Amino acid sequence: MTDQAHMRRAIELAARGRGTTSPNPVVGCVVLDASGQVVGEGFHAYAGGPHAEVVALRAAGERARGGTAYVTLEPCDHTGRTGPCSLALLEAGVARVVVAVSDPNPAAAGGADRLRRHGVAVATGVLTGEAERGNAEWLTSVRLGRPHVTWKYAATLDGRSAAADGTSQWITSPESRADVHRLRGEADAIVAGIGTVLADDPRLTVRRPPAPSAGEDPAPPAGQGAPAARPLLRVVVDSDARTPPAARVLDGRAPTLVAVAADADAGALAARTEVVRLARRRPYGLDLAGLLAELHRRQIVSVLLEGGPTLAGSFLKEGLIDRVVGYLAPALLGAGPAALGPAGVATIAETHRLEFEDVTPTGPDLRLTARPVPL
Ligand code: AOF
Ligand code: ZN
Repeated sequence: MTDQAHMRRAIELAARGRGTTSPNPVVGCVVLDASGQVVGEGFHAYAGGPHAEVVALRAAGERARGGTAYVTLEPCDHTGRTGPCSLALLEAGVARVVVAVSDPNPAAAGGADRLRRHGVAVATGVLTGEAERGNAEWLTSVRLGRPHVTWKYAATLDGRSAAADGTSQWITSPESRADVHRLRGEADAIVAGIGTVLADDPRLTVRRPPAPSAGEDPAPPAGQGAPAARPLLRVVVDSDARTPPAARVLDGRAPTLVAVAADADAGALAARTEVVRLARRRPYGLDLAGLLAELHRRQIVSVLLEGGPTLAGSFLKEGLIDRVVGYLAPALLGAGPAALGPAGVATIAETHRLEFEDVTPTGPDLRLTARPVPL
């Protein structure tokens, strides 16, 4: 098998950590012996747990000597919550290390250099694009200093999220709605605007999927070191502090943060939940980059933006949307509000251009995933 085939397997393994490694990256590793046989596989399962390389090396044991390790992220060179993977690879006697993405985290980077200095052959740049997409949330967080933002919407084939009278329930299928719970389960925070809270009174909670389990699953059984999944943080963008005290987002089932304007009268709200104050901005009303900075300080790596159209348009206008997931139902309305509100586009030359990354049926609907075209 080729370097690329082994790296593709390492990327698959990494993906098993999706939703449980935050605020750490997802990482996968495949170890071959000197003859090219796969002798160890591993992935990073939860923050603070063993790194992917260590899991794979443990499985390989002595057979790693003279062999090759494929890692989706450059091996770390630091002692954080665990020891440096660069040293673990050296001690195991691995002769060659193949890396997909260099580590942008200055505290941990340097593994590739250390391995080279000790005579290990290091190849980089193998399936870099694929591995970057698999780790987009964490890479965005480290490189940009703000969470990765996925805007999710559901609409009819003609792009409407409600009928003319405002009714909007069940535009998409049960399969699509279940898939939204999976998306929520992968996020650290859900953000919604006050319009959505007033119109739909959503809970914004998630039933988290069970932790991954596979033959070589490094996640210990519950109670043996793996921390419980972090609760999803619910965030309401509510400039004028209009969230009703009886709103379901304030039901106490998960932490809720309400972002209000610096001058808003939020005394009653602050007695019920945590409130952050942000500068007023046009057109949406609040400093959204400031909101993301606040979430970054709280180690929120990925945000799911759900409703409504006005808030989503403002995020897009500010260049703060990294991924769009649209659920399109085979239905037509012909009238009613659009899925997306004004996003700073007046003329066709200003169109926000995206590229499709994936199209998958969810029951009778289609789930379309797209990302902004890199500048
Ligand atoms: C992981 N899992 O498999 C690899 C990581 O918090 P620590 O001490 O576990 O260190 C986290 C850093 O280690 C992380 O930001 C990344 O730079 C590097 N590699 N991290 O969580 C892994 N290989
Ligand atoms: Zn490491």
